[in-house]
Amino acid sequence: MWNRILVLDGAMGTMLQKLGVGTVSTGNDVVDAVYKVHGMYIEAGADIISTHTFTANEGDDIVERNRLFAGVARKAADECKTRKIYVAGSIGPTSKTLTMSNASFDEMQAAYKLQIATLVDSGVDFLLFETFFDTLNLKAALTAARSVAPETPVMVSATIEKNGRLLTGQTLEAFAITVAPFKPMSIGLNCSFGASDMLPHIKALSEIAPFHISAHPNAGFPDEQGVYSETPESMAEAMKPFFQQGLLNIVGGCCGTTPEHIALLSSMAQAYTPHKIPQIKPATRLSGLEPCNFDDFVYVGERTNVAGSKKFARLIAERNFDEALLVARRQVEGGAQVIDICMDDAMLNAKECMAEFLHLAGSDPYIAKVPVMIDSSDWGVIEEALKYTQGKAVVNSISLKEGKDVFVEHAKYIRDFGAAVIVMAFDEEGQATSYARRCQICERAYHILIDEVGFVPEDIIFDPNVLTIATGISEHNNYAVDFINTVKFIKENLPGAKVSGGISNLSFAFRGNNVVREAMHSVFLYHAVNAGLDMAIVNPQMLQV
Ligand code: THG
Repeated sequence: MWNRILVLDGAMGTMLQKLGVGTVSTGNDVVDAVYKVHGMYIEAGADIISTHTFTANEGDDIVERNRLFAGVARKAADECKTRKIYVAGSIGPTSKTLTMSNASFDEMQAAYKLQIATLVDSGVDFLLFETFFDTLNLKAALTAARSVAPETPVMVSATIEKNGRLLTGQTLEAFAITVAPFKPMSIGLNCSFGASDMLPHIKALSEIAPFHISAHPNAGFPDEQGVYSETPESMAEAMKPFFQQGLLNIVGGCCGTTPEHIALLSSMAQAYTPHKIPQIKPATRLSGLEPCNFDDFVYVGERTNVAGSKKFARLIAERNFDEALLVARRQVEGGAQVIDICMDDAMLNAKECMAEFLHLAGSDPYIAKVPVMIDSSDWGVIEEALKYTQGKAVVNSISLKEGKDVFVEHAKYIRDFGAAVIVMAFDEEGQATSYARRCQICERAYHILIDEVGFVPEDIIFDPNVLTIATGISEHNNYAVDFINTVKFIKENLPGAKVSGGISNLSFAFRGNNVVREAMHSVFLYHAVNAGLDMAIVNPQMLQV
């Protein structure tokens, strides 16, 4: 299938207008016209036709519309006897944006589940998530697909602004990092500002994303009469470099394109070789609006934690979110590449506070550029928080404390959400304090996550417990050295996994004496980083390098 460039169809709306029918009804005239347009695109050379269901994920006739138009496309595809025609169930972003408005993730996900289940039940071959401009909406759709149609291949296509970012401000690289755990069949761009503007972005995507690449741009811009600026010939000319540079596995058209546009693209698709998926070394990657690639040691800001900062706790208790957001912004300014957010406090509704804070932080471009570390020991809070993260987040944390079954269940949920995870060295017997138990628990968790949950090692981050030293209790004397040796063990024996720690725990015995605490943290970090520590939860403003 992938030894040549596949051709996706062009616009449905433009063609329906030409045939004199509206785009929203399900009447017989519309059904006949949609069927006719599918036939025209197949005749023009399309290998994949997309169902007329782009907006069929809102309202109370979701099942009816998806069943009807998936059936129409299936029929048109199956009537072609000369070659195999695939049907892609077209799924749009809806009229809402989860990141920038107060829409509900659960409601959106439920609508997507209904749409996807109906499309798949009605015989589509793939799902085509197109024109997405908010990756949180896309996550609602991708998690829905995972739960109701895990076997159906997914094509993911975003639309970008002139600055090369999604409307929410997310860069394409961050977008690709967020989507990668869902293992789409293809990733690409559609709509946007036409072919020429799309070229550098498709090129960039083709170099960083280990998936097939798709592009189906608009036929330029519509004028006042709604006539698009690109003729079939000029669009074909604008698409030529995509083919010449070997960037494409799937090509088609979006708004304003017609069977004539697709016919020209189809003849070019036959003349050029498809994009070869790049070999990309597995690596730990997180994202907010921007990527976090773990090229260097990663600092995680600790101050947005009600249990770790009296000030932050007070601001949240007073519901002073504006100033609480300043604490987050200051962390990023101070060098935090990820921010740890914790609302665990018996006096707070942690779930609500987490949701509210993440929602506000998610639309503050200065904070939202970095990935979120969701810090809670309450599973309900973690589940809720994941619904507010546009990028690829990391859950802090899970452990074997409540036994293997709960551990596996939680890990699966996190995996299905496309997040990374911190695993604490805890088991049924409690917290690991000795070197031997720290190693043994991490090793056991590693094998469960990889063999039974299907985690990739790069999405596993171990935290072998930074414990408080110099407390006066002699059993505590070796805690720091044991941590450092465990880091070494993990790096040597659990390939791909990363190691993290909460550094400020080390010096709790010296609360109030920041000079001593800073010195302890610096010495500890020096040795831990040499042993292979990859990241740490710290107060970035209080670090002596
Ligand atoms: N591992 C993982 N997650 C963690 C920890 C860990 N999350 C929480 C904690 N440990 C890391 N975060 C902090 C945050 C603050 C402090 C310590 C650890 C701290 N706070 C000052 C104090 O208590 O003295 C606060 C002073 C103030 O109120 O301003 O030291 O280990 N995975």
